[in-house]
Amino acid sequence: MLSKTIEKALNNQLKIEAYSSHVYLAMASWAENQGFPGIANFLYSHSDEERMHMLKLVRYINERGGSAVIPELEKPSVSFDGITQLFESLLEHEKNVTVSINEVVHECLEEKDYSTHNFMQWYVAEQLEEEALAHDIIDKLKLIGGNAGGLYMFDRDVATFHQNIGNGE
Ligand code: OFO
Repeated sequence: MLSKTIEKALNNQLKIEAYSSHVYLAMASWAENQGFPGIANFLYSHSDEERMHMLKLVRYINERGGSAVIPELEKPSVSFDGITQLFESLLEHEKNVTVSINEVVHECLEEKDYSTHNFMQWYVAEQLEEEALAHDIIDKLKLIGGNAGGLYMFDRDVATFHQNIGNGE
């Protein structure tokens, strides 16, 4: 049975994962309308993955005798100065998610909830991969600069970068 403290922390994380899915959905739609189908697909998949991160929490909270709360979500940003700025904002978002995951892990230790601590390790590993991938993408975009041909190739190849992200198993 989850303690009230851990139930609350997990529900908060559930909301953050749901919001992440929402943020990446908005980014995907923006990229699609800017004429970047590859980047849009990458972001639509990323949005789906975040939904799966949320769902994993819903199931875990309920299985452990808590009540998962399906949250109301704020409207995310819908416009960006360009592709590089979009990925910088994605990285910033992920860094905040990491801080929040670390906070949940910390609370698990305080509450001596080692099962949830163990469950959360999957998220810890996932964040490492996601932040590394976002850094990698930003480095590539900086190399490309505003070069139209480079951006065209980036858009074509970005799908292969996504295979580096954990697939949520
Ligand atoms: Fe990348 O946010 Fe989920 O874990």
